Amino acid sequence: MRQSSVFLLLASALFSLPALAQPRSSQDLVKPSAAQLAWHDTEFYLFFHFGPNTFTNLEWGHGTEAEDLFNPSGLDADQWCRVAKQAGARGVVITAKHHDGFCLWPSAYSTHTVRESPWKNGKGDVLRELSDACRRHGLKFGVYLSPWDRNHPEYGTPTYNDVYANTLTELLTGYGELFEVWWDGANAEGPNGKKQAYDFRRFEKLVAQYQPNAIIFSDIGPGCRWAGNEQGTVNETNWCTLDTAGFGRGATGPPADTLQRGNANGAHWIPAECDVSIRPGWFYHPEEDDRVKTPDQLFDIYLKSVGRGANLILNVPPDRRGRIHPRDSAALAGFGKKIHRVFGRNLAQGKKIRPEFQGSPLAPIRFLHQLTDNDAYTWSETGAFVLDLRRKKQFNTIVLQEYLPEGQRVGAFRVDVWQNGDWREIARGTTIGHKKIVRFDPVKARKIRISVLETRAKALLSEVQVFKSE
Ligand code: FUL
Repeated sequence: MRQSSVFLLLASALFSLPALAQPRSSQDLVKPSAAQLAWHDTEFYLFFHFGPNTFTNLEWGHGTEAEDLFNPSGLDADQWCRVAKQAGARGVVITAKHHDGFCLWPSAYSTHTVRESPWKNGKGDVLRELSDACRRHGLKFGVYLSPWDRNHPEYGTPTYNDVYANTLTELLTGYGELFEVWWDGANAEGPNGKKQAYDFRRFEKLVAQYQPNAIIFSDIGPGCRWAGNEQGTVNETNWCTLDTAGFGRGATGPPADTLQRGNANGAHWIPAECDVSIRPGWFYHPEEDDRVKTPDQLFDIYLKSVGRGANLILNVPPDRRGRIHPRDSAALAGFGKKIHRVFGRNLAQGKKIRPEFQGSPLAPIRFLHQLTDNDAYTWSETGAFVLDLRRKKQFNTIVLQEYLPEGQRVGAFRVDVWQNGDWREIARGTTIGHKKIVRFDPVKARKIRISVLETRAKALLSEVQVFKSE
């Protein structure tokens, strides 16, 4: 054995990383499905709340609204998609049916739909227009279909499960590929004073049958989970795994704090999705035109959702014309520009990395360059490593990504920079997951050291990126 190998072995024994609680073997780790991995990459998408509430100025319609009310004067789904693209969104989800029961498509299982409205003489279909526009603009398409229905006469009886299954099937089979199906947790008695016992197992099977790549959102997934608030943020510590035993949807869901963090050793891969509206309400209200979130507020939300390993679904409600209001589109364009400015030039791309002798140093020597290849599908085993920017540069943002096909592993890390002959700690974090955006006061340095401090199995990272301050 060569002397250097003996040294490496010794070093790895001395500095081996503390592992988090069980499980230790990577075989035991819960891993995402291929569809969930694609969902993680979708990262940020828009939510459209649109329907009778847009015209009545309500948030929760009663289900008794006349169909005549629904009559957008200039619906333009291409404009919605242009706004989404400008903001950097990769998909959209629309309220096909909200709690008032009105269907934005001419469902065969309801008489409370666009078909009964004056819009396009009852020949319109909002889902058709939007799904077609999404394909033209390269956006993924998803649907919200409220289980709670304040209109349907069968609500509260077993027959309503047939109605829901049939309307869901119309959506799953009629509008091309869906990337997400959204089940909100709100629920109450129906028009007949009865509460519904939902057959969610049946609905899940339909999604699996017709749209195997669609991710189901709810308090307990199974595809992804609510993040436990409607502010669009998740906890700094965010595990993609969750224990669902004993929990249901809505009022019987896991506690908000658990949804915010996940469970470190949870039994199922159910990552967090953060929902928030660009305005105070989910639906369009003219009196909220001057309460649209600013690009900086949206950026802060992005850092606390996508930057903490979650996905972000940002609601932008179309107005009574059926268009995105200029205030909202201006804010989104500003947000998109900001993302571009901050993440436009990765100072780490193609730069050299060397391992620090912590953890297992042998594998990283071969593959560490894959952390700076700008490709999140290549990866390296990592303990601690030093990134050399070649020259002193000023920066205030570091992005780390974990290689998720092998599960989520890292529970803590630290960032140091080499200054005046010594390492200086500039940031510390907990979980990484799909993406961690680390922000700190601007520093000027040539060498950056990232150290994994806690991990459930060998740490596997796929990217490390560095960005200069604005
Ligand atoms: C909730 C609903 O009650 C709200 O109206 C909104 O749709 C929000 C996204 O989900 O459960």
